Amino acid sequence: MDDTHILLVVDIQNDFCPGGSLAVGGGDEIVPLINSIAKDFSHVVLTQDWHPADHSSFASQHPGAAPFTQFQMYYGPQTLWPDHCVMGTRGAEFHASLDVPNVEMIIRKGYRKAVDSYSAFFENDHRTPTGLIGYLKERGFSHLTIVGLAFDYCVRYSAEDAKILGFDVTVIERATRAIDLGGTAEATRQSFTTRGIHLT
Ligand code: VGL
Ligand code: ZN
Repeated sequence: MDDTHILLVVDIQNDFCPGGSLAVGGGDEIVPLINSIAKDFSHVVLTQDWHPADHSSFASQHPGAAPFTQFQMYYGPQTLWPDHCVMGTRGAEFHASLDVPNVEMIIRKGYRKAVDSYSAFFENDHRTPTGLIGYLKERGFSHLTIVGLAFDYCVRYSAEDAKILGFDVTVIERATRAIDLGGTAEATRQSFTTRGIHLT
């Protein structure tokens, strides 16, 4: 791919793979495919979910609250998760088989205790930027291909923000896996179709 195309590899971390604390079914199966897709790109950005141990998206921080339920945060409803991707832990490390050359930047997200971050562009308040927009625009990238975990959370919100920001966006579905809480995978496919995000 040329210098207008960049690959965004979302959250290929141990905690999202089988054996991890927020394991996505088959999360590790996509790693060889991502490795091979990445060989076609001269430019790659990785994201890394990176939470303090007392992060507000963890059910453990809300007495009586169970993981996978909704909680009202100051910025709106937020799904509560099992503790995962705590900064500096093994669970937050990239999967050992991830073998991607040409990584220019790693965007860490979710490191502010009070706000979660699914999108690689904005935190879940939809206002606090990660800096990725400036990076991509300044470097002249116009086409973004997205792979990784999870299809219906971090991949979804990254793709939607990228499209709103004017990028041409492609998600390679077979190089993703979904958490699928109550139909979120199908809702993601429909949203992509409606918004003109290419799903291959
Ligand atoms: C993710 C839930 C919580 C993701 C991150 O990478 O999709 N999902 N944190
Ligand atoms: Zn997270």
